[in-house]
Amino acid sequence: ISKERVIAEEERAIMESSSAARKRTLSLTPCLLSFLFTVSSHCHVRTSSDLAFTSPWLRTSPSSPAPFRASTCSSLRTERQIFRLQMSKKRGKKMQKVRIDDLLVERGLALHTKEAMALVLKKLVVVEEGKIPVDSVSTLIPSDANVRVKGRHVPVEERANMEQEAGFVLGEEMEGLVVAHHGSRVLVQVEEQSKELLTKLEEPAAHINTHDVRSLRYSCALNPSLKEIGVVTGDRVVFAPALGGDMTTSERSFARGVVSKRLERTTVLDRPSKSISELNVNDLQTVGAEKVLERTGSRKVLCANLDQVVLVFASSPPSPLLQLDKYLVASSACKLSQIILFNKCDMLEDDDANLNAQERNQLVSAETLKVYQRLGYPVIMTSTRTGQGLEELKSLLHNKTSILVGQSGVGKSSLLNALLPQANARVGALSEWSGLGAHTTSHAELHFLPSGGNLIDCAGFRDFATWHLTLEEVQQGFREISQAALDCKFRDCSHISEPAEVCGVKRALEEGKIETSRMMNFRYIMNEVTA
Ligand SMILES: Nc1nc2c(ncn2[C@@H]2O[C@H](COP(=O)(O)OP(=O)(O)OP(=O)(O)O)[C@@H](O)[C@H]2O)c(=O)[nH]1
Ligand SMILES: [Mg+2]
Ligand SMILES: [Zn+2]
Repeated sequence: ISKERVIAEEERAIMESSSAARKRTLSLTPCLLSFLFTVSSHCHVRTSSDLAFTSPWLRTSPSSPAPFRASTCSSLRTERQIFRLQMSKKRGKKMQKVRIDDLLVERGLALHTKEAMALVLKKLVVVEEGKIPVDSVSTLIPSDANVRVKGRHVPVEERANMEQEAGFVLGEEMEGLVVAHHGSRVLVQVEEQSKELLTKLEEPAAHINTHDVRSLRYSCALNPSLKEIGVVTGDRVVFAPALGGDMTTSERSFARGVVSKRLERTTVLDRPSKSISELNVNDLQTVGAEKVLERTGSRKVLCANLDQVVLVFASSPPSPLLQLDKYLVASSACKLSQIILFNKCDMLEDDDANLNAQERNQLVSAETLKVYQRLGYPVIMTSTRTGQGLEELKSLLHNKTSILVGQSGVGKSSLLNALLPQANARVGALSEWSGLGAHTTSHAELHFLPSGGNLIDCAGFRDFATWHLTLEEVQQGFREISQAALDCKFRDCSHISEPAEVCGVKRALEEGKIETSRMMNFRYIMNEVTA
């Protein structure tokens, strides 16, 4: 379809550009008229075969496989245009100014002069970020000026490729947020488009259901160039929705589109693509080398552009404090701030009858979390059953992008539903036999909160890998230990073999400034890193 469209477009442009050239010559001074008329009557359009001229963009582009496309732009250039371009080049450095319409075609920002003219008239062309005003198609601008078209981020040729691959015609490009990713497809939502619905969601009487919320999403394929670099939940992207937005057929209720570009990420939550057991442990040196490799590359990105992580725990299923400390270390290495949340407060006094005091001290509980509160972490107690702590949670999430992490069954999806009932996330009961969660949620999904802010609910995982981090990163993750380490005599102090006289950490431990459980977990994680 798109090939035919391009060819039809091409034919129309050829007709129009030659008639436009004639019209323009007629308005010129009579003394030039006879000479120019001769030129314009010869001003036929060259075919691609007799053209030696190709735009620099086409020459350098590695991704223009189909020959008909490579010829599209050049065959549309009239002799008049080529003459003008050559003249402006000949005039040398002093007078390197070109017409804006020619430049748009030359750079592949418009398919032909007619399109360039339309872009200029619609005031979509920005030169030098607005420093040079573009009033008409004949505006002269420096040939090396920075030119962009509003709402268009991909050269026309690449767009044609995208259309052909997708099998439908694309509309104007826009910016959106990836709210979920499933293999090679992503769901994209546009915040501005969802604003109206979001304000309605805050009205208690509004009858808005899950379908209304989800119908604002576009199911998008990825431009081939993005398959390599990957797109994950939380990524800001540029995408083009299908023109006409027909929401029927195979994609169920979703409109379709193609993601053309991933915008820069501010932060990523990632982990090594291999677990420590997958490294070759027989050879210590290999392990060391592989660790360096993991540190510098081969990480799996879970989510992008987060501000903070909400670490979710509950009395059932219980979590060891080591898990909390690992979450803290891993998230601080990703430069994210943390909120500690203890859920299911309605069942606080229920179980733990068969645990002794020491075992209880190694589990995350309302009691043990006081240590973390003293260290300055925000700690909140919630219950999705009684509504306790939900307002406080809402205010901590306000206008931030946050992710709920925690092992399966602690109530992450229940918390999301409590804040946004229309999310209608699936919730699963704990296994009666093991007391563990049922791994109900399987994908990371981002939701716009009506009170402001984005919240990602994801699959539960018990362990956050920390073995690939550096010693500094681990120490940074323990705020009171890195504070005390400032008093160590040696910069590379291990805080193990050194005596208390030279080790600030040991002194702080003796003085009770560092909890024993924290020190134990610090040593455990350090061991894993140095092993
Ligand atoms: N008593 C009590 N139960 C809760 C609370 N919040 C959630 N639950 C229950 O805990 C169980 C697990 O809840 P989910 O929301 O599915 O847990 P999850 O963390 O999303 O689990 P995964 O998706 O498997 O990672 C369900 O049976 C919920 O009803 C709470 O505040 N109090
Ligand atoms: Mg869940
Ligand atoms: Zn020390």
